[in-house]
Amino acid sequence: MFDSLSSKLEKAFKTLKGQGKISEINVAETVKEIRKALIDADVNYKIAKQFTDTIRDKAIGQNVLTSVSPGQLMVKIVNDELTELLGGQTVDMNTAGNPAVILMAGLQGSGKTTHSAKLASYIKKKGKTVMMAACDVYRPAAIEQLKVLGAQIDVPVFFEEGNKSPVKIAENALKAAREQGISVLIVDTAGRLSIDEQMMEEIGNIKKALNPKEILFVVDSMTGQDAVNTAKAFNDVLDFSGVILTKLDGDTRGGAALSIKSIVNKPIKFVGTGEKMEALDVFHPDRMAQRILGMGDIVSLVERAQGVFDEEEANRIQKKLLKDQFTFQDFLQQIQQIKKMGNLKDLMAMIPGVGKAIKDLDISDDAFKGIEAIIHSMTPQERNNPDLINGSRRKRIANGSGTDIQQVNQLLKQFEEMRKMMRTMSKFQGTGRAMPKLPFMK
Ligand SMILES: Nc1nc2c(ncn2[C@@H]2O[C@H](COP(=O)(O)OP(=O)(O)OP(=O)(O)O)[C@@H](O)[C@H]2O)c(=O)[nH]1
Ligand SMILES: [Mg+2]
Repeated sequence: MFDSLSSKLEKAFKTLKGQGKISEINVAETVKEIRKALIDADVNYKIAKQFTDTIRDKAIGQNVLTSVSPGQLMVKIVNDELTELLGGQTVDMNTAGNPAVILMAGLQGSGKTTHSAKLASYIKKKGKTVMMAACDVYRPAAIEQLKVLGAQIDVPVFFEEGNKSPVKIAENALKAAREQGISVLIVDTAGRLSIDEQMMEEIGNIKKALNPKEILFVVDSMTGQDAVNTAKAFNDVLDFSGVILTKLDGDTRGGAALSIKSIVNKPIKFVGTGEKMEALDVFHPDRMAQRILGMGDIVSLVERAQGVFDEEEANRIQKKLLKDQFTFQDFLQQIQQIKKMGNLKDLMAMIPGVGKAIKDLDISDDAFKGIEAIIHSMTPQERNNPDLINGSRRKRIANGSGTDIQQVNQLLKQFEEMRKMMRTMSKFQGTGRAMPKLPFMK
């Protein structure tokens, strides 16, 4: 995410590294680099200029501070200003109402339908009842798409197959949701290739009919500055309450994320980072700024883990580990939960310092494939008692999983080492003695 922007900013700070103090000359140089980085990221020129002017003034104004190095001071100033540029505060979604209505709007293919479902799943996890309404009557498969997603996350979908009026469908959905005591109704609407009057009128009418508390403008972050023009047009008609920035998992430069708040003065509330239902994050300007500056985002990583792992399961696993009863079956379940957290490279990039290091590495989600195949080829008895797995069984497992015997041996060895380590740890638990040297410590 924003890799190129991150590395260009890092380069800009380098100008100041090793400098004893901030001067107008070295600040000017750094600021020029920052401005270039932003423009390369497809940030509007005016916004980039205003941003860097502020940075320059602050840097020179804070010259008196001698306790930190110029490089660190600059990173701090840029971090603060980036946070502001991204919106400053985290803004919550409004789900009050009877039911609360969330209207999704945006261009074709921006991710409205996918994010209707992600949002539904997110709200459902918070313990509220949700319904989705299929108001895209134009694209032939649109209703079916929402129904499939609804089934996947177990959320009801309101639709009227023959009805060609999105406004009527929306009204009927609201009625149905109210009758059924649903707390949140998410209304998925049709997109167009570009802004057109008829479309704007239609979505405007849906707004009038439903009076939604939350209107979310869904925008593909790959579109950069163009996204901002679209946002403006939608905002003029809808006065929307927030933005969902989608496809941040792609090769986005960051322009849309960094420009939107300045142009429409509406907060980004969520970001989409993949096609899976779990790939939705609440947007926190401060954390995003830190991420852009290569400081990682460990808080979001933990939150993602909390969303996927349930506590009971974690306790069960921990007990099993300590009692030396951890099996390949448990291992398989753990892998499956990690995979639910999202794209592996994205996850690793959230760890401070790791993003930069793995930037050019090809880390695919297939990383677990071999391991999973091997475990799948084991019988239930073997999974529960790896000691059973002798030479001939290893051969069978290798054949069955399309791997070779070395890979099977390696996995068994790693698994055994992990168990050994756990045994040692549990022995020392509560004895007050220092931890012994573990096998992987050199
Ligand atoms: N990688 C990635 N793909 C996404 C994301 N959000 C949506 N997509 C994909 O983008 C495509 C379009 O998404 P939709 O949700 O159908 O978009 P839409 O705005 O409803 O499209 P229309 O209804 O045709 O206007 C689908 O293939 C989605 O799987 C995301 O955050 N990351
Ligand atoms: Mg759609």
